[in-house]
Amino acid sequence: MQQQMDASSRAAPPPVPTASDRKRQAANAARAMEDSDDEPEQLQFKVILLGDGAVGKTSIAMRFTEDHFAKQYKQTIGVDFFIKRLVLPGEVHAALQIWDIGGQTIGGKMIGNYIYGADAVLLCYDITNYESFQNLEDWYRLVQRTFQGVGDTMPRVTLIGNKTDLNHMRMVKVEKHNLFADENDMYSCFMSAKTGDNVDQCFFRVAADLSGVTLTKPEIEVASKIVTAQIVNHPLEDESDASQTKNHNETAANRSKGSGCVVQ
Ligand SMILES: Nc1nc2c(ncn2[C@@H]2O[C@H](COP(=O)(O)OP(=O)(O)O)[C@@H](O)[C@H]2O)c(=O)[nH]1
Ligand SMILES: [Mg+2]
Repeated sequence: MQQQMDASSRAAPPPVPTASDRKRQAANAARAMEDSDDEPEQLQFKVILLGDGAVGKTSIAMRFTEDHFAKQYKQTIGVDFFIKRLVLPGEVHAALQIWDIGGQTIGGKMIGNYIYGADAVLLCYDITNYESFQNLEDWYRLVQRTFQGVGDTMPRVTLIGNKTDLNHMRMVKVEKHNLFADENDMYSCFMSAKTGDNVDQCFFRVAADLSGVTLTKPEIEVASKIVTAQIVNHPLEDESDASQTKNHNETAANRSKGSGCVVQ
């Protein structure tokens, strides 16, 4: 199972490229591929899942990285990390470092540090819970404040309506969803972490966008293949946790399996 960490007991999060590093990374990767036959440089992006507790953030991360769904609700304490490697059209290798932040930490002191440096933000709500949609205004404002404060480029934001398998209990109209996304220049996406519907597609689109790869449907069907999924070995782990983390990594690596993505 994924590694859980208590936000309050940890120092700074691991260094990840900021939004402003993206262009340089993409240029370097392109140059590396042109200049040599070596393994292409891997782009790495920090992606954060934000939204109220119980909207399905952990389930989304687990569905995407491990193709697994747990019915029982287990509140995320602090932050969990997942990583997923993708090969995009044009043999562009990208790794998504996915940060799953407990919904209960919106007012917490650490939340700004977690959001800082994100290349993409996934604002998640539960389509059967109107309040979880309304509260995204606050989550979005928090993201804006974090990036305005440091004068860094805003991350690419995607609005995610989760639990589409419960469409018969929908409390948020599609029009409302679309309006919020349009008004704030967000990508928009509906998915079900439970069935897996549209999960890979959404992340794949985010990865392509961050990597500067333009997707066409046939290209994606042929070229998209997921290489590995593993839980990140956080460099700030203390010694006592290290052996446990190693076991986590090994288990996750054993569990990981390739799967294809198709964009609709
Ligand atoms: N029906 C349905 N339930 C879901 C879906 N995604 C998550 N859940 C359930 O919603 C609850 C909260 O999920 P969780 O991933 O822990 O939410 P988080 O607090 O946002 O991380 C759990 O009981 C999940 O099994 C979904 O797509 N469909
Ligand atoms: Mg969670």
